[in-house]
Order: sequence, then C-alpha cells, then structure tokens
Amino acid sequence: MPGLQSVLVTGGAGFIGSAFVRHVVEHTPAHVTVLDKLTYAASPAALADLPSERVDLVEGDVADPEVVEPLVAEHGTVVHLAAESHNDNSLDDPEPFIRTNVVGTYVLLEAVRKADARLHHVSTDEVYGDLALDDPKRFTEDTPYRPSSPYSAAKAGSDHLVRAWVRSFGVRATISNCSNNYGPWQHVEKFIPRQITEVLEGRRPRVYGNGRQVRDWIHTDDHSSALLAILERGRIGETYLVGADGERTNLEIVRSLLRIMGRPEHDYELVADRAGHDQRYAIESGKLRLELGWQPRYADLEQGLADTVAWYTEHREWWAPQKAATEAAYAAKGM
Ligand code: NAD
Ligand code: TDX
Repeated sequence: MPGLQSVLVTGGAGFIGSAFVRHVVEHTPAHVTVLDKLTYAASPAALADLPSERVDLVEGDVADPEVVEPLVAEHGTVVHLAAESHNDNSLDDPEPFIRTNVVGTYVLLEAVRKADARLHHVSTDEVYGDLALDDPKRFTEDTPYRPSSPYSAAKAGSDHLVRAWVRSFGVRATISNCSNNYGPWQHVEKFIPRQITEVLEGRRPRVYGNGRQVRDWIHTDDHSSALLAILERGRIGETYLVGADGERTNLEIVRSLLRIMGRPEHDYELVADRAGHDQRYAIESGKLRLELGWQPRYADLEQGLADTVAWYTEHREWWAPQKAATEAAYAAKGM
C-alpha cells in the first residue's frame, strides 16, 4: 500500500493497542484515531504523552455500528485490537467476550465492507488450542482451530468471520495470531505484571497448578513492529503467526522475576489451577520473517523482563489503583 496516512485503531487504549499507536507515531507520518470503550482494561494514560496533533481518542463501542461506520469510512485503514482479553474473566462471565470479540468484529467487518476499507485483524495463538508438553511441534498458519476457553473460542469466531468476509465479499483483510505479550502498561490481572506487583507489595508470586505450563513470550514492541509490517506489506487474505522464540514454563518466568527482584528463587506459592488450563503454546513465525523480513528486537527475554520489572517499579501510581480489586477477585477464587 502507499505510505500510511491515516489509521483507525480499535482497542488502542489497551496494553498492545497503545504500544502499536506509539509505534505508528514513531515510525510513520500517519494520523491515528483510537476507538476504545475505555473498559476496566484501558489505559488512556499510555497515550497521554503522544503529540495531540497525531492521535485522537474516541470513546465508543466497536459493536455499535453508528459509531463505527463513519470512523471506518473516514479513515479507510483499520487495525482491530478491541477485545475482552483475559481468559480467567471469560470463565467467570463469557457474555462480554461474545459481544465485543464476536459481535464487535462482525459490526466492524460490515463497516469495512461498506467503505471498501483495509482491515488488519489482531488475534491470538490460543485459537489453536494447546500442544502437549512433550510434543516438539509448534503452531503454524495451517494448524487446525481448537480453542479451549470462552475467550479463545470468541477470538476463533472472530477470525472465521474475517476469513468469510474476505472470501465471500472480497474484503481486503489480513489476520495475525500472536503469542503471549509482555511489556509496560499490561493490566495487573495478567501473569507477569501480577507477579511483579505481588513482589513489589511484599507478597509471593502465585502460580496456577504445577506451573509447568509453557507460554511463548514476545515484547509488545516486537508485536507492534510485526503488525505495522503486515499492515504495510502483508498479502491480502493471508494469516501471519507472530512469535519471538520465547518459550518458558510459568515457573521459569517466576524464578527469573524473583532473581531480577533480588528474592530467593523458590519464594512463590502454588495456587488453584485455571479450569481447562492450556498446557503449551509455541509459534513458528517463519512465514512472517521470510516474507516480510520481520525480526524481533528483544532477542533476550531476560533483558525484556528486567526492563518490565523496572517499568512497574517506576509506575506504581498507575497500577496501584487496580491492584486491590484485582487481588480481591482472585482471592475469592483461591487463585
Ligand atoms: P487489553 O485488555 O489490554 O485491551 C483491550 C482494549 O480494548 C481496552 O482498551 C478496552 O477498553 C478495549 N475494548 C474492550 N471492549 C471494547 C469494545 N466493545 N469497544 C471498543 N473497545 C473495547 O488487551 P490486549 O492484551 O492489549 O489485547 C489486544 C488484542 O490483542 C486483543 O484482540 C487480544 O485478543 C490480542 N492478543 C493479545 C495477546 C496478549 O498476550 N495480551 C496476545 C495475542 C493477541
Ligand atoms: O496469577 C497467575 N498465575 C499463573 O500461573 C496468572 C494470572 C496466570 N498464570 C498462568 C496461566 C497461564 O499459563 O500464567 C500463564 C499466562 O496467563 P495469562 O497472563 O492469563 O495469559 P494467557 O491465558 O496465556 O493469555 C494471554 O496470552 C494470549 C493473554 O491474556 C491473551 O489475551 C492472549 O490471547
């Protein structure tokens, strides 16, 4: 596509969305409009230091066609990140996950179809279900869909809708499925920020089940550069897997965080397991690397974790207001 001039980013006040907006402002001349419902997960503060002439924030629901249609028509290019994103919440109440992730994507697709806009849909590797711990395979673009949780099933549904709109209506869309992200501005409900902030509050990290589950970690800055590469150079109708070879067990991550934070490596607690807990995710990202020349910058996960610990240590005023309510909800479930 010709140089990016203007882009609508749904969910752009969230963890990954705000990182992507920062990346676009830094690496392109484009104007960015963020459409975000500003749920409990949003952090408008993450956008506050960006130049106001480059970024607008519109508060609204991606499932509301009256809000979405004029914005899509005005911008012509959309990157879709708006979603309910936390597996544990989807087990407590699936309804918002269906509304935002499935119905929201449908409403956006109809707006994109009417405006003949370009769409990039941001999804997750969890649509593929999980791999066994002793299985050497990794997910590829051809792995069959087999989601486990209401969250991942709703994301799988959204991916299927995008593919159907490409095939049936000729919508110009790409899809990416990324592994677990870490970095600044991630809500304290998620694994890495939860454990860092538990230690900062003088408590012990809390690991579900036996802690042997494997996640494939990537820094949000690397996810952002992948999203821009796909938006600018990806082939319409294609899916790209995004990952940075960051496989670790949950216990390995907790031990690394404890080491970085100067605490004994065994100083964690095993708590109740997540229902239906996926065992292992792992991404083969050769297509993205070979076709689009993408490479992660954070090759060293330990360095990325150390940077993230430093960020949470310096941003207590941002996360502290969310922390007590998040922990109270976990405590009620024995997690
Ligand atoms: P997040 O929960 O931090 O942010 C989601 C944002 O979407 C929030 O700002 C929220 O206010 C907004 N939002 C929610 N419902 C909305 C609605 N109905 N209308 C408009 N905005 C709404 O999530 P995240 O971790 O930044 O994830 C962003 C996207 O990336 C999601 O689509 C998620 O499935 C995908 N993803 C996340 C990861 C990860 O590790 N976090 C990995 C792969 C893919
Ligand atoms: O306190 C905890 N203790 C723990 O052991 C929490 C919050 C999590 N865990 C475990 C569960 C998982 O095995 O850590 C792992 C990571 O958990 P989450 O941060 O909840 O992430 P996950 O369920 O893997 O999903 C994440 O990656 C894929 C994002 O939340 C999704 O939005 C994304 O699609």
